Order: sequence, then structure tokens, then C-alpha cells
Amino acid sequence: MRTLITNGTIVTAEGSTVADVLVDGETIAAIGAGLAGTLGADETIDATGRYVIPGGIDVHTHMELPFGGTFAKDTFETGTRAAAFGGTTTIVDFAVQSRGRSLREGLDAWHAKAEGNAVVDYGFHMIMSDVNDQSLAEMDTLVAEGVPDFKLFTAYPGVFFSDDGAIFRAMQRTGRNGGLIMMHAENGLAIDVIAADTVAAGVTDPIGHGLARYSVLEGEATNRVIRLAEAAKVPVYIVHLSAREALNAVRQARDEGLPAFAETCPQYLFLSLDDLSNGFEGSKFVCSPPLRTEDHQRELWKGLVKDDLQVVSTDHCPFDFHGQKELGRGDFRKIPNGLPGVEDRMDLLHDGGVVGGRITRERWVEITSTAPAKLFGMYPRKGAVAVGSDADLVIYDPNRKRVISARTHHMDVDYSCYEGRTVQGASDVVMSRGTVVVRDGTFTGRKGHGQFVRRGTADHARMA
Ligand code: DUC
Ligand code: ZN
Ligand code: ZN
Repeated sequence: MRTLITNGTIVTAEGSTVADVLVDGETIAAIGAGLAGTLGADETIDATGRYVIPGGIDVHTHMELPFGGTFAKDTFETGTRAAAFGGTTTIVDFAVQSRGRSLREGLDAWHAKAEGNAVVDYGFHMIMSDVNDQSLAEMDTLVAEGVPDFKLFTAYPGVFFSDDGAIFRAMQRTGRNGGLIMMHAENGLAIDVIAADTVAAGVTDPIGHGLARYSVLEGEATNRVIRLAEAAKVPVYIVHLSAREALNAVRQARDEGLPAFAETCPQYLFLSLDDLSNGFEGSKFVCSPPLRTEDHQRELWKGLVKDDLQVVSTDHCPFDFHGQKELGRGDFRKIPNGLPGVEDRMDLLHDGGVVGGRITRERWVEITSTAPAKLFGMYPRKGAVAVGSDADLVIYDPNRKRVISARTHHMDVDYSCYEGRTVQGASDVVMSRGTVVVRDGTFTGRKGHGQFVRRGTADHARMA
């Protein structure tokens, strides 16, 4: 199958140009002006007036994550379908090592969830909940199998938490095997004390979640893990950075030339502590780190402009309001942590970032696709519009407006954090490895089309 996309504005991290793109099978075969007259194609798509961009890459999702006695609602089928509607053609999800179990067991379980179900391509990172001699040795095997990143937590004592010694040992290991440590950096031990005090003082509503998880404790943990990485002489990647104090720690490290990297998420750019304030309705906005006061948002945008933040991913982790978030009525500590977001990331950032005048369209492509591809060992197979790259392409209308709503979204969750918000910019045609999976609001792909992406290690030292 050969598809010719004509006359679109190709937008990449490097620049924009009007040209045609020929897709042959699963990859991009040619890029240039006037290809229409010279090359035969089975289908021609006229992209005049629209962008042709590399498909979005969301390197932080949690399909079916077990959390707080329940499971994140989207499966690999529903979650990747929603991703495709939103112009995201690759996700990297977090497989989970349970305490007392091996990495292998966790990874096999995630392969089983995804294989035959995902509609776009997917990779895995590994959550390590139990650092010991065996799991440290297993890290080498996973790196060789294309799962080269490991997430550890300074939060969630008793569940995912690792102490500094465990984190340091895992870091030392990646120093030898080329992997990357990703850190959820909040001081969970202190937060649990404050949360207990908050409940004891009679604050049990969702706002208590936001009040208890101090931003300074995100800053403290972020600086601590960066310094552990410095001592271990390895790069480190901070996930879902939400707070000014944490950003300052990353800035400082990068100014010193350390290979410290970080992502933020749309919820920290567009939502705030106010959203947690509306009685139990606020549970729809409970995630960790929590939403912050609005003044943090300005700093995060600055971080994106100046490249102290390199990536925007979603931390997509949806729980229904009815039946799941409700587990925490009367005690905010029991509300499952997580928000839906995989479908709306590209459009929210186009609208608030590009249309809003904060970032260029090239930077939009960089933070949503190219930088994650580079940092997570997929470039230039993914994250590029280039000859030989996978034909993961989106024909994007930068002028079309749509209203975000749970009534029309494709994520399997009964609410939207952005209900009623109008965004400018939408994906018209979404192609995954040469196959059109979404066209004009209709799903044309198939369950099982998505393949596991075996990722390489990246040269992070040279990206600092
Ligand atoms: N934060 C969330 O909000 N959900 C899942 C795990 C996490 O760290
Ligand atoms: Zn996390
Ligand atoms: Zn997460």
C-alpha cells in the first residue's frame, strides 16, 4: 500500500516546510515537492492548509494499573484507541514489579495485557518496587530486551517506595547497563505524616490531598534524587514534575551540566488546586503529585520554553468518578490517584501552547514527539518525518475547534477534567506504521495492530 500525502506543511522539531510525503508500506519512502506527478500511489490525501507531524509519543501511561484496591480503567485496547483519536501513535506504559516478585513476572503480565489488544505501538518501562540482588541482575536482561528504563518512587511508603540506598543501587546498575532511572520524586514519608494530621484535623475532602502534598517536598525529593544520580554518575529523568521548587532543582542541575531531564503533564499546565476544592467532585482531580496553585503553571511554561523541561506526557491513569474515585469518600487518602489524559494532550498543548503564543509549533512537536523519541531510544524510527522512519503521521488541522467532553471522548472513563473546554487544533487523519487508524473522527484501525517497540538505550550524556 502506497499513500501520498500532498501539499501539507510538514512540521518537525527542526522547522516547517510545504512538501509531499510518500508512505510505502509501514515507512516513509520519499519527501519532496511535486511527488504527485512522478510516483504512483494507491491513495492520495490532500493535506493543503494542514500540518503533517510525527505522531505523538506519550511516554507515561498506566493502562490497567492496580492502585488503591482497584485498576485504572483503560485497557490497552481502549487506551490506545483513545490515544490514536488524539494524534498519539506510540505510548510507553509502566509495567509493575510487585513487592516480593520478579521484574520478569511483571513485564510478562504487561506484555500479555498489550499484545493483540493495542491499536497503536507501545513500549514499556518497568516500575521497580523491590530492589534486591535478583531484581538488580534482571535489569540487565530488560535493557537487552528493549525495556531500558526503570521507575522508582520516593513516594507511596509500603507500596512503591524505595529508600535512598535502593535508589542508589539501581542507579549504579544503570551506570553499567546503559539504562535510565525515572523518578517519582515526592517525600512520601513526610507527606504521609502531614496527610494523617490533615485527616485528624477534620479535613477529609479531596482538597486535603492537595494541601498535604507540599510542593517543597517535591522540591526536596527532586534535588535528592538528582544528587544521588550525580554521585552514581548516571542520568536521571524526573516524571510528572509539577512544582516550582522541583523545577528549580532540575534547572540548577542542568546549569551545572548534569544530565538531568524532566517531564511535566497537561494537568499541571492547565489545572490547579482550585479544581480540588469543589467538595467530593474534587476527587476527579486527585493525582500525585497534586495540582498546584496557578503560579506554578507560569514557571512550568518557562521551563518548557527554556528546555529545563523536555517532555510533556500525560500520566494517563483513569478511574471512574462513580465506583472508583468514590472509594475515597470520607478519607482523601483512599481516593485512587490518577487522571485521564492520553486523548487530549496534543490538542491541549496546541491550543494552550501554540495558539496561546507560549511555544512555537516546532517546539510543540518536539516536546510531544521528538524529544521523547530521543530520550527513550526510539529516534529516528519514531518522532521524525524522515525517509526510513515509521509512517506514524498525523494530518493536523490547526484551525479546527472542538469541545472536550466525556460524552464524546474515547477514553473509558465517566468524566473529563476538561469538560466543556474548547480547544483549537485537532487530528484529522492518524496513521500508524502506514495504516490509517483514525479518519475524520472515525476509527479505521484494528485491535492488535499495535506492536511492541523494542527500544535502545540513548546517549543521555550528549543530550544534557
Ligand atoms: N500518580 C498518579 O497520579 N497515578 C498513578 C501513579 C502516580 O504516581
Ligand atoms: Zn508517579
Ligand atoms: Zn505515573
